[in-house]
Amino acid sequence: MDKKYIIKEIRRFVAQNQLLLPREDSWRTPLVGFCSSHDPLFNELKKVVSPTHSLPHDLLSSAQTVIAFFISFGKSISKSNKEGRLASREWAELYIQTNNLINELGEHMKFLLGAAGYETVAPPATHNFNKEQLISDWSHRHVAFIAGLGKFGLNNMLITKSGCCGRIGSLVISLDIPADERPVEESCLYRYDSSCLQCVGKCVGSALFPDRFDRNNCYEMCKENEEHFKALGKADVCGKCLVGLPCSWANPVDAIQKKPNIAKVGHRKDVYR
Ligand code: B12
Ligand code: SF4
Ligand code: SF4
Repeated sequence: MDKKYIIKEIRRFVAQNQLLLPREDSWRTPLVGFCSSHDPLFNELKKVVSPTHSLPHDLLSSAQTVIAFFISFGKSISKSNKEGRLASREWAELYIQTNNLINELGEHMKFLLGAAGYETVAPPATHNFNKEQLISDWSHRHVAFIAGLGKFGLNNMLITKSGCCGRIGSLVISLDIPADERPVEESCLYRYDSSCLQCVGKCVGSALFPDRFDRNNCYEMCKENEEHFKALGKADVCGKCLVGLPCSWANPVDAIQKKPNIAKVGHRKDVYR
């Protein structure tokens, strides 16, 4: 079992589950990234996220590798969420479906790797956070950053090659797989050249500003949608600051640079901040 096999299997699982949904374009091809569970950046998460943030070895003592994957949403789903104060029904439904998909994919990979003699821990897609602090002890997007899937946007999202409209999952496994390289260049236009700021203008919950993010206000907005869509299940969503933007479906900095932006891990001292 190697990197190629794992990427293929994750993509196959998502494509197969896509067939079970009424909409043909719910999910695009997932991106998959790998990093060593011994990567020193994991220790930094105790400072950047929270002192109680887990290390891969806290989740799995035999950990060797962490896999992160980004399941991007189809364009019609993102478009459906552009208008209005409340989230679209499509956005709310796909949130629930994607959380289920991430959890099922975790179980599937656990089974496959287990059959080959390896251990896997698959943290849930979400709702593994402290309801007071609104912080999780396993932040998928920071893990995905370490695994080279993208860089953070002003809207807080991890902006990948396929943009930021989508959801992230991660797995800790005992199989040793070579790490991927991390991008060096920013992927948010504001962080690249102080332009854009479009996500700030989209916020419907008085939560996102050029210089700060009010996670409590954001959660209030998500809970308003949860109440509105309660017949669907738990849909504490919003996502207005993700849609109709230059970073929704692609890395906009890549698009303007039109040149490869990959360098060796550790090439820049400030790669983490
Ligand atoms: C708690 C939580 C929330 C809370 C608080 C969110 C927040 N930003 O604080 C609430 C309920 C409000 C929320 C809202 C949303 N969430 Co939420 N949420 C989570 C959860 C469970 C944990 C996040 C966490 O603990 N973060 C820790 C805090 C401290 O960090 P942070 O919020 O990520 O913010 C950091 C970055 O901005 C970072 N940063 C900024 N610039 C840079 C630069 C560098 C170099 C680095 C290292 C860091 C960095 O610094 C901040 C502090 O570290 C994760 C699932 C998980 N377990 O990972 C999903 C998750 C983050 N949410 C997600 C989404 C999509 C949303 C919503 C759009 C709702 C929706 N689905 O419609 C909104 C977006 C709000 C926003 N603009 O940030 C996705 C993000 C996908 C992506 N592309 O990044 C996640 C990863 C769920 C998933 N499985 O995909 N969420
Ligand atoms: S909308 Fe613009 S400023 Fe906001 S995250 Fe995307 S690229 Fe950055
Ligand atoms: S998810 Fe909604 S409330 Fe939260 S920052 Fe984005 S637009 Fe604002």
